Amino acid sequence: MPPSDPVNDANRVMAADKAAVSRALNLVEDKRSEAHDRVTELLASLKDAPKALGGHRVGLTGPPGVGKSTLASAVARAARARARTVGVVAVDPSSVQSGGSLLGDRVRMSFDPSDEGLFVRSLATAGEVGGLAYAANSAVRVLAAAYDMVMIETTGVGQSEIDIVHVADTVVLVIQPGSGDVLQFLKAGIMEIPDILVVNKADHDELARRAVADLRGALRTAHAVGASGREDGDWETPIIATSATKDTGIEELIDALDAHREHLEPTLAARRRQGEVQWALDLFTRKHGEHGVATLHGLAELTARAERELDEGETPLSLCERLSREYVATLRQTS
Ligand SMILES: Nc1nc2c(ncn2[C@@H]2O[C@H](COP(=O)(O)OP(=O)(O)OP(=O)(O)O)[C@@H](O)[C@H]2O)c(=O)[nH]1
Ligand SMILES: [Mg+2]
Repeated sequence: MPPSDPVNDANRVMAADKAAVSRALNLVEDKRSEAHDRVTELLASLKDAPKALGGHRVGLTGPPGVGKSTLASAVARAARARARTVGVVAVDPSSVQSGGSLLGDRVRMSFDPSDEGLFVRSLATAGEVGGLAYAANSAVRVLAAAYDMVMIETTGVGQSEIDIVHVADTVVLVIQPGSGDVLQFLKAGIMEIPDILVVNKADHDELARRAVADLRGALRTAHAVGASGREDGDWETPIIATSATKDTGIEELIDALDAHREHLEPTLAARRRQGEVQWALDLFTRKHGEHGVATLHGLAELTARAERELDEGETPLSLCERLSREYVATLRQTS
């Protein structure tokens, strides 16, 4: 591992230096504890990056093969045309099985490699939900310090995938015509209602119209059975038909993303803070279990403390580390 220079690394990430951003994401993938420490340091230096405060973090989730990556690529192109810089990361749990980071494998995206305002890559993870959440959260924070718009892609329709994209301000669920199982999940209220719904592969008008109508019906049923999203009810989930390959519906999708970002503005800081508290406590609980939580005076106390210390400038990773040290010290005292 090359020697670390955290301040310089952070400055280069904030300047959207692609090589520096790429190195930072290599660190996020690296399982060694030395790398982990460096990620903690780096994220602390990026915490107040000017880009991060104003930007937009978008999560794309949905069943395999519906066109999430192709869509991300189309949205990125259109956002670049609107003079915004864009970072895209696909978190890929399967890539570990085939041995490490498969650059671009799950991110079948076409993009201009000479464009300094566009960064794309896929991220290999430990293949378990905890590793996925760590990678997703860290990667998004790195990219958010560098680019106006960050997209994070994860495959699947379970609550864990949706939890992962909660690192985003806006959650977009992507399906394709005929994704009946997703409709059933939504209707049954098993699945959280996303902020935006996209029917991709809407290449044929008739099919697309039917799919959108089906989805609208499913959403009505979902609301009737009491399913909810992260919103308090004053946001109506738009349903947008797109063709990522024919480039239709993309401008409409960006407009919907902008509308949601604007809608969030008054509560965005609180929403992001809540995500950070959750992330810190998840990490801690995964490491030390219920015993760790109990030893540090229970979940309510830990949550209040996390809120306070994050306000005082701690980051989720540094907070988790501090809590771990305290827990271990307490164990030593009592043994
Ligand atoms: N006809 C049509 N095909 C599309 C569209 N969008 C994507 N595809 C095709 O669908 C296939 C899968 O696209 P991806 O973008 O890799 O899908 P994904 O959801 O990212 O897939 P995973 O990451 O593997 O879950 C590719 O062959 C794309 O060319 C579309 O709008 N219309
Ligand atoms: Mg993909």
